[in-house]
Amino acid sequence: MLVVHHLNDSRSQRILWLLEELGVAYEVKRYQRDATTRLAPPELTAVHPLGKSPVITDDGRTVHESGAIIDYIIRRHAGGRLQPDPATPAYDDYQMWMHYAEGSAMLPLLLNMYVSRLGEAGAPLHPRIESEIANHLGYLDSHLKGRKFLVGDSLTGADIQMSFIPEIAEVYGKRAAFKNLDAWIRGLHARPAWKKALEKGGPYTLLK
Ligand SMILES: N[C@@H](CCC(=O)N[C@@H](CS)C(=O)NCC(=O)O)C(=O)O
Repeated sequence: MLVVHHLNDSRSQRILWLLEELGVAYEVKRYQRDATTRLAPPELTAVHPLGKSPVITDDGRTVHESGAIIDYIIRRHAGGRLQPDPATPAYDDYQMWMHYAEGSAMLPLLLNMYVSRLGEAGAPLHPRIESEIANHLGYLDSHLKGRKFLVGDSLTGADIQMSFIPEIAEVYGKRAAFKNLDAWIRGLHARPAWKKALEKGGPYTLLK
């Protein structure tokens, strides 16, 4: 049985959502962030030395890194669903979004989170961080104009992988200005599988 090692309020919410979309049987093993540090508990290092979530175990394998996990689950368990045909240009776009999420779009949002903790000492860095957040959210927003999904006209793993970006942006009050982005994530959050994943994963306080 596929096991999702799920940390509360984390990127592993999207793995639960993917599995619910696919209707694949799985087990959730829950881990709680430390109330003060917000770090994962040390037990996660028994699953993988990085001690991060998401991480899954399946068929004797351990897979970490959310994009790789989504790709693994779709290749092995989706029977061709939730990704474009690899022979088409749409698949190239799909791969681009899959890598872009953690490779580029998350970086200024993470910098914002860490640099904000420096208080005044971080002030010189904020203009650049803000402009990069606006750059990435703006790019995404213009791509989503007139679209319900990132690639083609149905849900793919790319929507699932990218969904964490507007969720984190909203935590810092940076989503509302990007109307297409806001409409896209609200449409995704309205899906029955997304709601079911919330029940499986427990409270997700990143949700606004
Ligand atoms: N790029 C990785 C990031 C993994 C990651 O940093 N996960 C966070 C939760 S969203 C985590 O485990 N944080 C707890 C910690 O670092 O102790 C992925 O997409 O899977």
